[in-house]
Amino acid sequence: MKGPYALLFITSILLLSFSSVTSASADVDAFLQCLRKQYSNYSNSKPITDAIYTPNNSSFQSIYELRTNNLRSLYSATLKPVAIVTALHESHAQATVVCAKRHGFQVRIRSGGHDFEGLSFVSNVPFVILDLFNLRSIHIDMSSETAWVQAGATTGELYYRISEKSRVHGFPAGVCITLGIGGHFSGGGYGAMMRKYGLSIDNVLDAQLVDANGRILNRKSMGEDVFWAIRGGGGTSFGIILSWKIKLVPIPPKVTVFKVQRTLEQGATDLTYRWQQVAHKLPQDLFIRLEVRPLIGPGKGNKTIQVTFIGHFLGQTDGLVQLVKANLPALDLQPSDCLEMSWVESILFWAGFPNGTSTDVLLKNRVQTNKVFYKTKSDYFKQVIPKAGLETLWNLLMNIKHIFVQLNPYGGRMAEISEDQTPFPHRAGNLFKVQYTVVWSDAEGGINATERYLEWSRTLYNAMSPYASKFPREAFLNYRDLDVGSNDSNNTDFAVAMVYGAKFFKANFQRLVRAKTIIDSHNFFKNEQSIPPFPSHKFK
Ligand SMILES: Cc1cc2nc3c(=O)[nH]c(=O)nc-3n(C[C@H](O)[C@H](O)[C@H](O)COP(=O)(O)OP(=O)(O)OC[C@H]3O[C@@H](n4cnc5c(N)ncnc54)[C@H](O)[C@@H]3O)c2cc1C
Ligand SMILES: *[C@@H]1O[C@H](CO)[C@@H](O)[C@H](O)[C@H]1NC(C)=O
Ligand SMILES: *[C@@H]1O[C@H](CO)[C@@H](O)[C@H](O)[C@H]1NC(C)=O
Ligand SMILES: *[C@@H]1O[C@H](CO)[C@@H](O)[C@H](O)[C@H]1NC(C)=O
Ligand SMILES: *[C@@H]1O[C@H](CO)[C@@H](O)[C@H](O)[C@H]1NC(C)=O
Ligand SMILES: *[C@@H]1O[C@H](CO)[C@@H](O)[C@H](O)[C@H]1NC(C)=O
Ligand SMILES: *[C@@H]1O[C@H](CO)[C@@H](O)[C@H](O)[C@H]1NC(C)=O
Ligand SMILES: *[C@@H]1O[C@H](CO)[C@@H](O)[C@H](O)[C@H]1NC(C)=O
Ligand SMILES: CC(=O)N[C@H]1CO[C@H](CO)[C@@H](O)[C@@H]1O
Repeated sequence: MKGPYALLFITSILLLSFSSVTSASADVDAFLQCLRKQYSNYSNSKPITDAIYTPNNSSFQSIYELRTNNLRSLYSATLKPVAIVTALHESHAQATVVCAKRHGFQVRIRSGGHDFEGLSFVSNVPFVILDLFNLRSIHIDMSSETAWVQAGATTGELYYRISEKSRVHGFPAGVCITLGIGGHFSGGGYGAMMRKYGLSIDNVLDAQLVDANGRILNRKSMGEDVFWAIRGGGGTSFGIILSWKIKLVPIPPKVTVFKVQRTLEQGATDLTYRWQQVAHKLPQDLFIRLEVRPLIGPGKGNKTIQVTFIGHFLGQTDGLVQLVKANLPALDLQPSDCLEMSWVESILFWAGFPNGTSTDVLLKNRVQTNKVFYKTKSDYFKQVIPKAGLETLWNLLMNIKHIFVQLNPYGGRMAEISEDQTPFPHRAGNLFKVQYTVVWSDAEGGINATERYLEWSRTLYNAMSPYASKFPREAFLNYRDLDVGSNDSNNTDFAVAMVYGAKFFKANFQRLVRAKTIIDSHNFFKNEQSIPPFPSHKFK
């Protein structure tokens, strides 16, 4: 921190807190009336009444649940939204902001509904959900190799539409095909091409944003501070992202993938140890993720760990096998383990579909079915976990059972982009990122088992603290975890925000606060982990 700015920051912790400026008491009827009236300001052919669901509408519950990915968040919610506006036109988003603000409701913004803590559909203060499910157009312009993509489009739809136009263009974004572009990009967005092209936000050129006054802004009119902030700072603190303009990236007509599994008996510990040393140094075309799961056999003491090596190579089998042989010889990767396919087919491979599945599933699977309960935490590693640390991890996993741990290699393009280029600060120096997920279903106790699973996930996280990043222990915003510091839904504590802010954004938190103060000084857009405005603004 520099000069007077630092002083103000420190003062703010000691003295000030910020508060909501909503004055009117929450009134549903007035809100709904406002929507209809406000809407008449915006002329278009899509009536807003077709977009409004209240608990009186028979399909309210199914619309509410449709894009709630985590049953833990859904079932632990204490308050339902008073209304869901499933915007059919951009003006419906504008009207929702103007009317919610006027009538004292918080707005929760939902694109794909994958928030790990359900912050896009749960709040403990009276709220409405603005659901962007229907705003999902994708316009690709091959002459400039760019595209405008609306927030409600899924990653799968985007990949499909790109592949329709070209076999040699792609886009670096998430592995899961049902993520909403709105939330996914605004928190970073990474996938199997991260080491080659960085994150989604590293390839974003422009955006459309509805601000707290209901205006639609673009990159030029929102200004560079705000445009910087929404690329990794979480859109939800700054406004409603209606669409993103992206730069497509070149890919070869065929890529190569593999998936091989090794248990402890097959040398998984040595392989994992070695992977940590080399995965971040491999050529940028190669990405090898590890997925670690306990295997519990029928007999007593019959337990092991299975490590799955999943590879993605922007090239052909021969080159891949040679690279793996030179760097991870003990994996013993064979040409017969490798599958060559188009990039869009590799998306299906990563999403777990059998070889030969039609790419139509990318359009058909807009929401995830088979929903479960889960809790996820994230960690960054700047040093190799010693073998003793791996043993600790294995032992815990074998006792937790319903868990998986994913290790994603960094390096490559990720290490070339400076920490302050975007709010996402986890760049050079990181060997890999880890995701710990406990997952369970109704058969394992459903919502009643929540505390037990949360406890397991915390135990694991604590056990890894000697090896993980420190001061701060960094965390990935897109892997939302309220344990790293959070406030209530009104978010009234700047000191708390500085705690999670440092973990998600490191020194970039300051500039995010500045951007927030520019675009939303009254803190209309907020949640349990949002960016607060500069506390002193009201005293100016
Ligand atoms: C099964 C699964 C797989 C995943 N795989 C990956 C992966 O491969 N790579 C990766 O990077 N991440 C991955 N994630 C994490 C994912 O990127 C985040 O959960 C992301 O926030 C999801 O965006 P969404 O729009 O689907 O979710 P939502 O729940 O709709 O939104 C997430 C957050 O963004 C806000 N938001 C949503 N839309 C907007 C908008 N239009 N304007 C402003 N704010 C908005 C919400 O209010 C909320 O705070 C995965 C998550 C799940 C559940
Ligand atoms: C949140 O803020 C609103 C508006 O100021 C207020 O009415 C409400 O009591 C607050 N709720 C909580 C839980 O702090
Ligand atoms: C829309 O019209 C209403 C009623 O005339 C007015 O109060 C409101 O300020 C207008 N909103 C905008 C964004 O122009
Ligand atoms: C919900 O019900 C209200 C009142 O009956 C109606 O005006 C509105 O059109 C309904 N919404 C939808 C999306 O059908
Ligand atoms: C729901 O219907 C009841 C009975 O018709 C009515 O009193 C109430 O105002 C309606 N609520 C909303 C939010 O439309
Ligand atoms: C994958 O499917 C294609 C046809 O869709 C087929 O040619 C190929 O042999 C299959 N590969 C494997 C390993 O099954
Ligand atoms: C959870 O507990 C409640 C109350 O004891 C019980 O009715 C319900 O069946 C339980 N649910 C599950 C999935 O076990
Ligand atoms: C939010 O901040 C207030 C004020 O410091 C604090 O009392 C409260 O416990 C915090 N809430 C949560 C959920 O952390
Ligand atoms: C995970 C594991 O080691 N499973 C083994 C348990 O024992 C049975 C019977 O001996 C084996 O078939 C499993 O492979």
